Amino acid sequence: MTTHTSEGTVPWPADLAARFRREGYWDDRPLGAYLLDTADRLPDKSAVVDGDVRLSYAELADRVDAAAERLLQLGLKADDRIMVQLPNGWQFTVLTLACFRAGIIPVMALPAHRRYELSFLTELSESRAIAVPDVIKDFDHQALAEGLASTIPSLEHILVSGAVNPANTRLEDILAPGADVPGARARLDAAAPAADSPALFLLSGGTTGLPKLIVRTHNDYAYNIKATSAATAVTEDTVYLGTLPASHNFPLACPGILGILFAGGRAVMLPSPEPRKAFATIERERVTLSTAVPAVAQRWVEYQQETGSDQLASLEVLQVGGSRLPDEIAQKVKPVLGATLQQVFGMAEGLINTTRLDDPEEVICTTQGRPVSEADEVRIVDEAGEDLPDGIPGSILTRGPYTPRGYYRAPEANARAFTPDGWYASGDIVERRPDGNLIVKGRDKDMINRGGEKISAEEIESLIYRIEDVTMAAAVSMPDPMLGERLCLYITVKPGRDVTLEQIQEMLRETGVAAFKIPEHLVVLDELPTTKVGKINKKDLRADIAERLAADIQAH
Ligand code: OOB
Repeated sequence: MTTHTSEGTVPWPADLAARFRREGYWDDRPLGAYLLDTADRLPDKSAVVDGDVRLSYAELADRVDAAAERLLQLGLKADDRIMVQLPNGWQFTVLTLACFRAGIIPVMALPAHRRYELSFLTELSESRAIAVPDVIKDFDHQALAEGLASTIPSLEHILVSGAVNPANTRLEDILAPGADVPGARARLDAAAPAADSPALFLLSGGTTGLPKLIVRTHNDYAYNIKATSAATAVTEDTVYLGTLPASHNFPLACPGILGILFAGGRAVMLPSPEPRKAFATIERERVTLSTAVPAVAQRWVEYQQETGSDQLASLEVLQVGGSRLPDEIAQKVKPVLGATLQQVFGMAEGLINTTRLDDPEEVICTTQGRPVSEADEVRIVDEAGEDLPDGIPGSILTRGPYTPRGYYRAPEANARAFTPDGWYASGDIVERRPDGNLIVKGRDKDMINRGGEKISAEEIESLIYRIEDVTMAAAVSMPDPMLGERLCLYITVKPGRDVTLEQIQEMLRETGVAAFKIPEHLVVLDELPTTKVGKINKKDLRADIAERLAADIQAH
């Protein structure tokens, strides 16, 4: 069998890899080993909580190793890929760790993804298995997985959490305690994956037409977890509430669920950040740390102001990131929620910046922090690629021991997003202050950040061009008080034709596009403004929609 993963990945140069090892950034241990350390040290301590399900470290490690063995018994091998689309729950955690132990690579899909995204990702990763829930909010994930398997030859195994159809595998059977697979640990230890091999594939927020996969190795991800755990002061006493989709880098590993489990704390999983349930869970489990996108932080602040409850007494730190947190909301976090705010400006591609817990209020409330590692390199450059002085906004470039050098099997995207000497250009416009803290000022990438959910304009536009009557299409962000941005679509149509927002929405739903990517506003123009070189002028369109919205508000 050929291995496809190494073929599509871009490794760090050998001299740098040697340096990262020598200087202690890379431990050369597979991710699964960190969990076993904790389990040996604190077997009886509570590790994972999901509603009424509570797993101690010993129970977690037992299930993880048993699950790893059962995945191998199913016929999966090290280096095979498995699509993982599961809600936040103990199943996600056990399965992910089992994959790490067996060297099987989870592809971290989002719960909101639908046929369009999942089929693309399954094919690109040549996944041999997929793990899904049965039905969530009337959506039949099992039927979707069956549809994928009928058209994608690599996809042989469907693992379903909940009510499983006879032809599929019950996920809970795979994840059961391991009395029937004695000796699993020793066998898995003997066949442990190499620490510089791929551990998981994360999804890129996406600026090009199609989503991209980011290969994270055991070494680099372990260091990502270690460095963010230090910045957030994670200890055995940390109780973490994960409500954002666990497959996203932020709640997964910054420090997230994995950081907490590697340190011996307790990870509490909840499928939604809805404040009533989240607050009750924080109170019940004495949660000390949680993670939110700005819109969720704002909802929590408002809910707390309305109810004035004392449910948050244990909450020490709230991390907020994924999109720009307005300073006004930042200022309310400590006084209203009683928790220290930690701003996090991160990316699945690597670099994580955070404010530190003991920073002055001014830093915490008005900046997005600084890199978590002294080995992170950051440059702020102008359009010609020249370094800019502090205080002048420019494009951010980064390299470091947990920032990979390229996307999976994507030479064209790599040529655009990475410089020849390995700097990743995230497309964010950032200003560096003299104290080293970064402020995110904007973006020069063609992406809409809908409350932390990333939408590639190009991806949506290419779908819109499938509509016969559409002659030009441009997806742009429009300001939104809650989410920061929403997707607004500008189009021109053939003479005498009419295309409505409802038709567009219906078409995208039928195509199986994730709901968060579906345009929420449509403007039909006779022609779209263009730049001097003839490209659609999106700056003008963003100004136009902002004006229209402001006029609307005045009219009401
Ligand atoms: C996180 O990761 P992704 O991969 O979903 O998105 C990365 C992009 C960044 O390039 C930036 O455009 C935006 O999301 N972003 C922020 C931000 N945090 C992320 N923009 C402004 N302010 C912030 N605080 O979003 C992510 C990954 C790990 C930790 C935290 C966030």
